Amino acid sequence: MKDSKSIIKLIMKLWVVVSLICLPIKAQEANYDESKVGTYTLPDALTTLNGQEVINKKQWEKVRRPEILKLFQDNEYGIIPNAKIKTSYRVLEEGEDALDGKAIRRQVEITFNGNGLTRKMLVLLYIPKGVKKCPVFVSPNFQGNATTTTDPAVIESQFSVFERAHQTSRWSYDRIISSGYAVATFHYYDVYFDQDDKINDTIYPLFGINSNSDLQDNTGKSIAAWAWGCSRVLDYLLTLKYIDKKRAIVLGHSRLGKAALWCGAQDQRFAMVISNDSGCSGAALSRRNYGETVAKINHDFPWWFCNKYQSYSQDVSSLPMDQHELLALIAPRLVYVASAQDDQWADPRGEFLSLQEASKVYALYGLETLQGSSFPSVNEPLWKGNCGYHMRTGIHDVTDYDWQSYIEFANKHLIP
Ligand code: GTR
Repeated sequence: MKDSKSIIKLIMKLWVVVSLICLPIKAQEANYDESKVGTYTLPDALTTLNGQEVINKKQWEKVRRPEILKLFQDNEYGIIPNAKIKTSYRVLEEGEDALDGKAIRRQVEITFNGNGLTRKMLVLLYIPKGVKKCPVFVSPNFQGNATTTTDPAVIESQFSVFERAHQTSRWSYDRIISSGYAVATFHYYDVYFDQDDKINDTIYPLFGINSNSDLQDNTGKSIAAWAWGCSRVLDYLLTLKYIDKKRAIVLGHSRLGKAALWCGAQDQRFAMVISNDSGCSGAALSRRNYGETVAKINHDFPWWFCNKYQSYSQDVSSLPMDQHELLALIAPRLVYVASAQDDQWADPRGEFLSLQEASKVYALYGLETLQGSSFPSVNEPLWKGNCGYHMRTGIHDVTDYDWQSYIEFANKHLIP
């Protein structure tokens, strides 16, 4: 039994290593020449489907926002069926002296029951000590809760195949806690294995979806599931007296950045949404032929988006929406898009242009926009109104620089 578990762990590790080796190979095939990006016309976030111009926030909220939300549901991320499931919470462990005595640690198992089945999610939560009500980051992790910290009391996530403390560099817990923020994380595999043909092991069977053949054109897959997971963590957090309901932040990196954006677009309980290097089908404009494209992402990751998205692979101009409208769905809440200079695969300029275009919607709320701003220099964050952007030096990653910028931006807006 133990042997078979180690073999499974080895196969999964090999799979991760092979995907990482393949990334630069794929990246070489992409266009990185700005002169070959092509010309494109973006759908106007402020024109309704029947051609009416949106000139105030009432029209935006009543007509255009729901239209755009539905376009993303039906054509890209898909929906999660609306079936009732039962949720319960169990505190597995609590420590009063975590992170050098600065934080309380709480580990909570969330159990979902539906369709005669059970799924479990393990949440690791750190709360700054002595703070009455604090803002909170909700951010899924790639390798398992115990890989995010050297804290020996952290329980290993059920599907983690990595050693403890393997990815601590991405988690600036000390900075987060010292700044007065709580942070909650969970292993994304708890919700959906990041592999094809794994639907049966995900949350979808709770809703009666057991295999690819049960999928409608607009049924969500992994990105929708990871987004769903972030909202379920927030459900729990909002039951705690020391978490401030009005100051929850969802943050994701890369594919989880796409999920964080989709989560924040739908779940308006999040006051701030952060995309860290989310790239194609995240913050970056799909119509720009630069770095990863819709065709490539659909080919390489058919389990991320709904089936309908495949139909746009050969002609992105036929997409009825583009990614700036995903960012616009976050308005008037805080949105932060971060890129990395050596992560051209994610198209930093396309991420910035997308945010700039989205910021037009913020003007309906009397907020400053990014119109007229030029693409900022590296390591020079550009913050206007409720929109933040930076491109830092370095590779596709989450670094302390990123956390520091998010916290400073959040402090400016969320801390009285
Ligand atoms: C890449 C993928 C990107 C990005 C990245 C990641 O292979 O092409 O869209 O999401 O993975 O999640 O690290």
